[in-house]
Amino acid sequence: VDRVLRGRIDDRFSTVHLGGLNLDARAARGVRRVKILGCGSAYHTGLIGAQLIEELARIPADAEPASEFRYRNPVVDPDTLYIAVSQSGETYDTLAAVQELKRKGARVLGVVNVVGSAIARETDGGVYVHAGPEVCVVSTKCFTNTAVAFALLALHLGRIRDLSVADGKRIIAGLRKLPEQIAEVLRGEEEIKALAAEYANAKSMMFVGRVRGYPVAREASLKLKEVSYVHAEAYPASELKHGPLALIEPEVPTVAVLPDDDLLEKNRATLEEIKARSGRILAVAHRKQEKADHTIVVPRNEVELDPILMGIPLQLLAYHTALALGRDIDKPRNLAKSVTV
Ligand code: F1P
Repeated sequence: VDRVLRGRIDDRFSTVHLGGLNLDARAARGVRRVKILGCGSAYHTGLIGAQLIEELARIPADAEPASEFRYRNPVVDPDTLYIAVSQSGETYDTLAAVQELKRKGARVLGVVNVVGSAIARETDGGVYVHAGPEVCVVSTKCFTNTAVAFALLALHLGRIRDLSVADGKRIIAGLRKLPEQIAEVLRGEEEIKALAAEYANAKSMMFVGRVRGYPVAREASLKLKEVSYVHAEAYPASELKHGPLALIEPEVPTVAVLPDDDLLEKNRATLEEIKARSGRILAVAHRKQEKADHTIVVPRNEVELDPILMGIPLQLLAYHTALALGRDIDKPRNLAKSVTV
C-alpha cells in the first residue's frame, strides 16, 4: 500500500497526482457515468471502486464482469468513462472488452498492475497499482492495492468536482493510516489461523455484506473457493431472505462483514435471522458482535475506506483454510495467473 500511495498525494491542497491518467479537469467534469470492467477479483475491486466514485465524486458508477460485457453488444455512451481493471493486464475477456469499447469510440482507462501489459497499452491512460512483480496466482496484495488506487482516483475526481477540502483531507488521513492498520490486522494471524481450523470442515460457507461489506463478502468467498476448494456463496445481506436463507444450517457457517457504518443495526438484524436458523457466524467488524460466534475485530478508518481493510483478515482466512486442508496455495487447481483464452 505504501507503494501505491507514494508520491501521489499533495497534502497542501488535499489533491492527488495521477501522472498517467490522461484525463484533464475539463474531461473529468464532463463524465456523467463510470463503468468499471474486470474479471474475478478485479471485478470485485471494481465494485469497491464504483462505490468509492459514487461516494467521493458523486458520479453514478457501477461494475460488471468484463466477461459478460464483451458478449452483450453493449450500448457505448460518449459521456461514460470506462475503466478496465486487471492485475496481469493480459486477461483476455477484459482485453476484448477494452478493444470493443475502443472500436466504438469510448474513452477507456486502466487500473492495472503490470506495467506495459496489453490492457495498459490498449487503454487511453490510467493508474498503475504497484503491487509488485511478485504477486501470486490468486490476487491478494493486488486486490488491496487496486482498491487503494480506486480510492485515489475517486478522491481525484471528487476534488475536481465537488468534494470539499475537509473531506479530501479526511480521506487522505485515512489512506495514510492504512499501512499500519494492515500490519495490525496481520499481527492477528494466529487468531485467524485458529478460526480457519474451526471452520475448515464446513459443508459450504455463506458470505454476506451490505453495501460496503458486499464486495468484501464476494471477494472473500472467491478467495476461499480458489485456494481451499471449499464451496462458498456470497450474497448482499438483504438478499438472504429472498431464498438463500434456506441453505443456513449448523454445517453451513456464515461470514458476515459488518462495518461500523450507518447500516450496522440492519446488519445485526441479519445476524439474528441467521441465528434463528441455527447458523454459526463469524463476523468481521469494528467491535465484538454479540450475535456472532466469533468476531475478527479490525481497526476503524474512514467508513468509505472500510472495504480495503476488512478484506485482509478474510484473505488470511482463505489462506489458512487452504493450509489446514493440505492444499497447495501457490498452485491452486484449474487457475492460471492470467486467463488468456
Ligand atoms: C483476473 C482473475 C483473477 C483471479 C485469477 C484468474 O485476473 O480472475 O482475479 O485471481 O488469477 O484471473 P487479472 O485480470 O486481474 O489479471
